[in-house]
Amino acid sequence: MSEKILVIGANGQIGTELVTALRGINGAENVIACDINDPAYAIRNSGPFELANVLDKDNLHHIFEKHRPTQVYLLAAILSALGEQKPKMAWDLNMTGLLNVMDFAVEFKVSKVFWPSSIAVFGPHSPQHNTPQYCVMDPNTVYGFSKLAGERWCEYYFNKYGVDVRSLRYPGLIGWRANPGGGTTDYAVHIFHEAIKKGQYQSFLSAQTALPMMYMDDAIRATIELMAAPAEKIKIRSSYNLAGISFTPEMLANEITKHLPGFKMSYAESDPRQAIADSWPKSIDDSDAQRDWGWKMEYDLAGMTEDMLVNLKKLYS
Ligand code: AKB
Repeated sequence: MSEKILVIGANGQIGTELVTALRGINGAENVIACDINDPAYAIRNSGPFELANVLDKDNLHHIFEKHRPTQVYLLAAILSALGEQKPKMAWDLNMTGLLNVMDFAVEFKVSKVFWPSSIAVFGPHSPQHNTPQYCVMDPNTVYGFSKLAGERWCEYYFNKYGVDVRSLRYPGLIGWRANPGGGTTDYAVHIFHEAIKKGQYQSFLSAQTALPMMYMDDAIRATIELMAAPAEKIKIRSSYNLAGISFTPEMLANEITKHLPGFKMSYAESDPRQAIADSWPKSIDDSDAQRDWGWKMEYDLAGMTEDMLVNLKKLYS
């Protein structure tokens, strides 16, 4: 039987790339993109699309009834920086959206659900280097504690209702096909666009702020590999650590300068996102993902930088 895949939050940074990848694997007609906003041209013209707000339970129910998805990817969320400006809205979307989808996963016997978590589940008292899968977790952003609570709900629905839910704690994601919105790690995407367009960039994070990041190609492959793994290999039903590449704004600027020698980087005096970044890990231990379902990252800082610049130069030329 072929899969019917519903991707909710399809217009976002991850959704744009995931829908394209899933349509390539499963056939465009079997991947239904769904978002609260009208889709970008590429998504609308390559397969089915439904307009829906994940908080509108009646309409969402109608979409589940109409398409009877075998797999659901729930990507709709408010990220860390925007979440601090709209805390109640972030909690509502990130939590109620998840519970709505989980309830329909049970009702419609969806065979697999993917839900993204984040390195934001860690907090100032978590170990900062090589942060393990299990440790003290005291996130202090609404986004972070909504993701931590969501992880507990995922494990709960697996244990109580048998929902085959799978999740990754994504690091900051860097890709050229779609822009991020409202995150603390967004600088690592904006820098590439500004480097090409203007030859300079002002980072809102300080030069030495190390954070775990990942190239989008690796993140999409991790997601697809996790979802394809046999259920018995998935030992963690909350969310898997995913390490990526750890680097600072200064390290990224130096790497970009190797390709664009005149590139100038400066740093903002102060920015509310700095405190969020300072509360997150500098590097992550993802040995559980490696052991359980064979995860292996491909892109390092040099490989990611080169690929970003090659593709963005084409886009802007
Ligand atoms: C953010 O910066 O909020 C996100 C994340 C790390 O989850 N990119």
